Amino acid sequence: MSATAPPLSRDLIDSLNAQNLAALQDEYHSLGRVLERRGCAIDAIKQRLLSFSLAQPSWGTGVGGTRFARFPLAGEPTHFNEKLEDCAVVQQLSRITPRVSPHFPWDKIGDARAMLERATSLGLRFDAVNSNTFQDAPRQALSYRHGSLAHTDAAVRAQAIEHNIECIRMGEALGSKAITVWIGDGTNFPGQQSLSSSLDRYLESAAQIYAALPPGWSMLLEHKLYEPAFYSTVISDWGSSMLAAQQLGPQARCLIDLGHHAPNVNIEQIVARLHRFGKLGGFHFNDSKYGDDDLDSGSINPHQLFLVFNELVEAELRSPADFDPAYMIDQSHNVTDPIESLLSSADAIAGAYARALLVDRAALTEYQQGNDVMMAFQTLRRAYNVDVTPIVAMARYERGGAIDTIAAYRQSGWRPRKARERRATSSGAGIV
Ligand code: RM4
Ligand code: MN
Ligand code: MN
Repeated sequence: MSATAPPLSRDLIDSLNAQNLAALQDEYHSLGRVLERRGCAIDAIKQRLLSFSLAQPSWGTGVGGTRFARFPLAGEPTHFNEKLEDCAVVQQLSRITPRVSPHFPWDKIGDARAMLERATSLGLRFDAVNSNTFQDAPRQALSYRHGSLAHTDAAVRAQAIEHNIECIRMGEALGSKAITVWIGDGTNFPGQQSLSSSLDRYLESAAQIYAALPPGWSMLLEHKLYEPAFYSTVISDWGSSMLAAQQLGPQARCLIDLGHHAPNVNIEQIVARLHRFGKLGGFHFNDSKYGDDDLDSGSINPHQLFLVFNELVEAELRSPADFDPAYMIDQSHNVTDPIESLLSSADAIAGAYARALLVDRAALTEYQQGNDVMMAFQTLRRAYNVDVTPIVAMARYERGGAIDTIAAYRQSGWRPRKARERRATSSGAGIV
């Protein structure tokens, strides 16, 4: 196996960091004094960030689109190996995104060994594998037009189950430990299908995939309210997802994609519920204003992201032994350079975590216990109001990343270089 060779010049990152370090240290120490007065050690928060990591979606490196159009970006990846290269750039600068989540068959480039070697040579590992039965693959025998795991035809269900099992086998070879199953199954018209029978069929199919899980693996069930189905969706919400996960067994858990809920749903409460019943499997981070918008994490509702992490910090304190959610970014970058969006999102997520760690838990519990509503709220607000940029940047710097990731990325000239090297992509409608 070849030696690890990250894509960007180390000297460039080092020289830019040298320019930014004095200011960062000054800001870090100044924030340290503020937090010390509150009885909180900044180094302890930074330490927690040093062991925090996120997965990147291979599909997030390409420019997305809407059902109307896709506007290609010169130099965007055209092949799995190029997607990996871009993930390696994100990882080299952010140092918080060391794993890539592949999507099959999109990322199928032959044998898993070649994929693994390529990733290892770039300093990356693999996270959960994702199956895809929400569209028809080229040369596929039967169509998913009317569903996959919940299809009325047993032969279509068998094909979808087979594909999921093949994903698990690929994942084993790649060193993954989980399969994420999101299906588009559902209906557009009342009466189109039996709401009960379609769930039964899903449960039966899911059980066959579950039976193929290697020991130590998780099956992450991802719910989504609507789209592509607009009247009913088989696994539409956390309730359906949790009932399915409970029926399947201990290796099945629920995955929360932040964009997959009705507007204004209290997602942080869902986090608490799922954890309470041992079914909190993981997250797809993104942000939204209207639906499954897949916007950059923290760009629309950073407060919600903070409240989600507030529940996560509390969940870990309650039961540290069985706390192990999988964190991943799942976004569609339509009008930005995807590398910049991934860098900015990784930063926003780490920042939300840092803020949640700043919450004075003892005081919060006391105020909650005494029904001091205003002070309980102020305890959260106080942590949320802290600008944690210096902690996040210092942790990144200590891990070998860039202090200012987007500036370093722009200075590296990566995209213009790739625009010369990579072939052009088309403007066909992208993934919604
Ligand atoms: C879905 C869902 C899945 C992702 C696909 C591409 O809306 O979020 O996680 O695999 O999009
Ligand atoms: Mn998702
Ligand atoms: Mn989605």
